Amino acid sequence: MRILVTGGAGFIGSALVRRLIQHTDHQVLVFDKLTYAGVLSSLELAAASNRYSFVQADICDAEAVSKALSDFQPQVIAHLAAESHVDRSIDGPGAFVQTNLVGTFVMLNQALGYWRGLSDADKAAFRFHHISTDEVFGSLGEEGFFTETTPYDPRSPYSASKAGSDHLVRAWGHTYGLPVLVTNCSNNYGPYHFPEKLIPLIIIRALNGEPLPVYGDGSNVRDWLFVEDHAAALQAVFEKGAPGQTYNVGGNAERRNIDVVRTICAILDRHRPHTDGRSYAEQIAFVTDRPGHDQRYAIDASKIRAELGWTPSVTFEQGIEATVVWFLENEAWWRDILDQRYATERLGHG
Ligand code: NAD
Ligand code: TDX
Repeated sequence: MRILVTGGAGFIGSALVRRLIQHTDHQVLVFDKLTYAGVLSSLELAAASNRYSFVQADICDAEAVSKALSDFQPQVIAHLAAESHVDRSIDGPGAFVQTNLVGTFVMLNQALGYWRGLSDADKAAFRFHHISTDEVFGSLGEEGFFTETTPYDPRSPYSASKAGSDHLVRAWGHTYGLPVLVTNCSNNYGPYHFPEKLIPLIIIRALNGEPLPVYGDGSNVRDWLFVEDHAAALQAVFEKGAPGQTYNVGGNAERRNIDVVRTICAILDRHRPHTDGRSYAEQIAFVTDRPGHDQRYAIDASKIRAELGWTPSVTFEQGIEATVVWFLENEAWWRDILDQRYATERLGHG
């Protein structure tokens, strides 16, 4: 198949592209603006293949999207391009409305025009797969899980823009018959994670001997999904999912933030012990909470397991160990980002 991946130079997009190039015969076109979050070195393992190509362009640019579609003739659009960081959405929501809402509208409109020109068989086989987040469902208390039918209740500029984009995608499916798929997943982590997010930020700041900022009292809970398991889920959905359907994807690995940070510290204590015997946990610093901080997310992933046979392949303990080791072994990848793009300073004060 020919698969156009928007946001393919990002954290999850690049994991999907590496998987498709390394483990399938599919052809892949990455369509990416290369914002601060687009990192071409994350695609080195795929870029050598003659089944891989790349276009640098903005999803808000209708002409560029239209040209990519008519040149590449995709059977699948995997739409991951987005502004993705909650803290940045607090400081500057405009880019989130532009890329996540307007950009998704442009993608849908161009995809519809392209789809209408296909043969009946190609029309039936085509999929527009929109990758979204569990944050659209709001915040949970101590109990319960998000299912595919949980009402939307987004609470940050980021999650509101993603919720709006999900509604646009479903409207294009319902009104125009475009074969759409939506996935809503929990917090991803793993190799090539951009250093603004909690897990890479903690690993990197720990190694740099800096304070490890935990927002509020560290009791907020996230449900962690290893990014390579997520890439496998995305492939299962666009290959086998029924058009019009939504699938929740989660790692079945709820952890309090403070426990995640302590786990990372313990792994570093084993792999890169401080020479004076101190634990990395001594660097933990509780800081002012994120404005509007959602308390808990947790995904019920039983639908994708029952209907498509997907389950996570690693536990959180296995995935976090592999992730810390990856950051230890790939310092050049994140040092470049620290030098040129983002040096792990606090974002999202409101
Ligand atoms: P990321 O920030 O790492 O990457 C985003 C990519 O999109 C970058 O390569 C960037 O250059 C590109 N991009 C941004 N604006 C663009 C534009 N206007 N035109 C073209 N390209 C543009 O994001 P990620 O963490 O890989 O997330 C991918 C998708 O998954 C997003 O839609 C996000 O909302 C969703 N998601 C992420 C998580 C997570 O834990 N990271 C969880 C749930 C859902
Ligand atoms: O320095 C920090 N200290 C801290 O305590 C940072 C950066 C975060 N946190 C907390 C806030 C959250 O409770 O850690 C948790 C995780 O924070 P992020 O890594 O910023 O992720 P989150 O806000 O949960 O959103 C992520 O998961 C859902 C992704 O960034 C989104 O794109 C995705 O939709």
